[in-house]
Amino acid sequence: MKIDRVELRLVAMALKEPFTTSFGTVDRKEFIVVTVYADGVRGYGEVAALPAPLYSYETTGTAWLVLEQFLVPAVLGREWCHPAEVPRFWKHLRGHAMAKCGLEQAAWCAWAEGQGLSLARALGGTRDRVEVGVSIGIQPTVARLLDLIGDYLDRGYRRIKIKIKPGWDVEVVREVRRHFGSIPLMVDANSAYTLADASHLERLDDFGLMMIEQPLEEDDLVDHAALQRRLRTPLCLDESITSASSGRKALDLGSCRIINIKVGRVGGPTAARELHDVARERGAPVWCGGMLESGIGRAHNLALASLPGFVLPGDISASDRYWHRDIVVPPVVMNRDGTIPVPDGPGLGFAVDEQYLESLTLKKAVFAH
Ligand code: OSB
Ligand code: MG
Repeated sequence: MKIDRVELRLVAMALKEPFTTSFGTVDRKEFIVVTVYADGVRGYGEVAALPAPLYSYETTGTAWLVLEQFLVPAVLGREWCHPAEVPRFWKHLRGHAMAKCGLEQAAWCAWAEGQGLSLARALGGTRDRVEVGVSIGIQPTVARLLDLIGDYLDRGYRRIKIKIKPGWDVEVVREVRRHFGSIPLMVDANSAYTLADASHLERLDDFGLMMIEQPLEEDDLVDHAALQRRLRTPLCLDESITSASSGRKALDLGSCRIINIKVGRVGGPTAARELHDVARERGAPVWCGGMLESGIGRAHNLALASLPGFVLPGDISASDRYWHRDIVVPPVVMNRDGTIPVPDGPGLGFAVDEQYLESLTLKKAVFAH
């Protein structure tokens, strides 16, 4: 297969509600849609980076630059047989995982489409539906958080994740448990604590949480291991796991017992699959994380989450949890039982509403071989 045209689009979509974590608030998702044309078929990918370097150092701006100057030139006009070969074209380029991921996803999508395979089948997925949860941002009041949780539980979501930070943690979790009893519940701190907070975090052990996600800094595998030794609750790492190799090290060090796999954070579907395999060999559960993706990134996440090691509900909520109108048709819809069907049509498995996408496009660049 040979990619002879790449289109980049910077797209902005307003979230239904602002999303607040310990690192800040996102009220409008800005992202890059990558479209590739290869052997007469089209493939789509999504760069998950946020406009500001809050979650990771990447931004939509850095991703655009790296795609335009390095990644697109590295792949345009090159011959390949299978999309897992595509990351080799930029093996010598450091970092910028989310930028790489958008382009590699588009290559997978085009290849699957060309083979008449769904993305899930192309990746080796084994499930026809995946269990999903919802990630709820920090709210202005506990009452508002309880309302939201009640609403998402009524819709059928299989687990609730709440964002925490110092001052919005133990007492909030206590209230949630008091109102909703033993629902599947977890928390995500997005690196808001240090090891000096260990005795405070130990108090979370009283609530039977499924896991505590990323309490400490991104580069703190050693401190996470020290913290995990003090807690009964499993730690799950998100930001810290940037490759299959860092996942192996984290599990072997005891820095976590569970891994959140975000395809963008690890640099694309090939690396995400490797990380899945490393965790599976070690008996560690994984689940699919989210970056408030549009339907394009969400379709890729559904395919990834259909792999056998994804045994916990993912942060892959329905389109209507984020958007008034999604760019895929039909939108991503959740069944009443808290599962989302994995599309089985060729390629992405959803149609992209090209006209609507065009109307949301702030900037566009075309590269042809
Ligand atoms: O830490 O998992 C995170 C969103 C943006 C950046 C980081 C995170 C998140 C989420 C939302 O938790 C997950 C989703 O519903 O897409
Ligand atoms: Mg997280």
